[in-house]
Amino acid sequence: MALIFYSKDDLDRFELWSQALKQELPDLEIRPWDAPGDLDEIEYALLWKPPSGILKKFARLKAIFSMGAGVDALLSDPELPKDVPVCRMVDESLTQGMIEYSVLHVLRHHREQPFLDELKRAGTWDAFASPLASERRVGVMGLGVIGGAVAEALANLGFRVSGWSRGPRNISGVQCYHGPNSLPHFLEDVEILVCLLPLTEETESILNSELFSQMPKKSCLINAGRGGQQVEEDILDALESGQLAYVTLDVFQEEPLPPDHAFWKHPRVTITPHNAAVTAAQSATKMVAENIRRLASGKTPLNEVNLKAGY
Ligand code: NDP
Ligand code: OXD
Repeated sequence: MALIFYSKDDLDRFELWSQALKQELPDLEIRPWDAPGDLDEIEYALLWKPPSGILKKFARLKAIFSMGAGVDALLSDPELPKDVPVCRMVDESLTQGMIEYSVLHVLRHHREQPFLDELKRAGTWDAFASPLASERRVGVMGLGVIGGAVAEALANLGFRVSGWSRGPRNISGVQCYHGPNSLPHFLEDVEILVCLLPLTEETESILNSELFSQMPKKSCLINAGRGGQQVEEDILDALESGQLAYVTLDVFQEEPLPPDHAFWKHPRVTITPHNAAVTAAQSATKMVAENIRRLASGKTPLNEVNLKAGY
């Protein structure tokens, strides 16, 4: 029983993941990408952002495990082995990390901290009263494992929270909308929009001028979903026109963000380097191990991706 590991991300160290997996499954052989051994012995693949075509050489794969919650890079592979279950990552490190990131940046926009920073740079003392959370509408796009937990955390802080998903959801304290027809109603009073959607055919370029124009003027955007969801020219235009007041982005169409990109120097754009949440090997390997055990005993794995829906 062998598992092949692939990640070019410095944050995903092979030693860390293999040690953690070994604790769970001592009999599992964990092989790094550059030393796969006999390819027919590889039954499992654990990957992050693999280039297209790299999995087709493993003829006996039983499951493909994503190290991240988002599987867009994996599913964009036209040669992804067929009839092999793909499982996305669901782990407390990702959920808690995304709650912390979203709460931090929602509060920052809610309390107009970027504007206060501008005042400080200008040496200006200008006291103003901020509304309370109960007077602020926050909208969360995507109400899955992460978006649902974020919406709940924001509601617990007292915000007026709405959420939008593909199918119906019911979350305490959150006004839930679903489907494309309800998008305008969801957006109409959202002052701070948090995007936590997966990247699929339906969500690609969804954060565009038309969507921004359905929100109140001077609203704020936080995107920690995927860069492919945002039309970056439209974000710059909306900042210029005042439709958007401030923007916080963790994800970009091209990553790392190119050095000459206008976002770097824009005074009303906060950039984080796609580290809103990082999968922790120690906890995340528990789900991978559980799935290997389940597959070995003929059960369906947890958190299997719906290949048709793309997430
Ligand atoms: P889930 O699959 O649990 O949830 C996805 C949510 O998006 C669901 O509520 C789903 O609706 C909704 N959704 C999907 N397609 C549409 C659509 N067309 N219209 C409306 N709603 C839609 O995913 P997670 O919550 O675990 O993760 C979400 C994403 O967050 C990941 O795919 C990844 O891109 C991103 N992420 C980013 C990180 C970072 O560091 N920046 C870290 C971790 C994740 P429904 O409930 O009806 O299925
Ligand atoms: C993820 C991510 O999808 O870190 O998990 O982006």
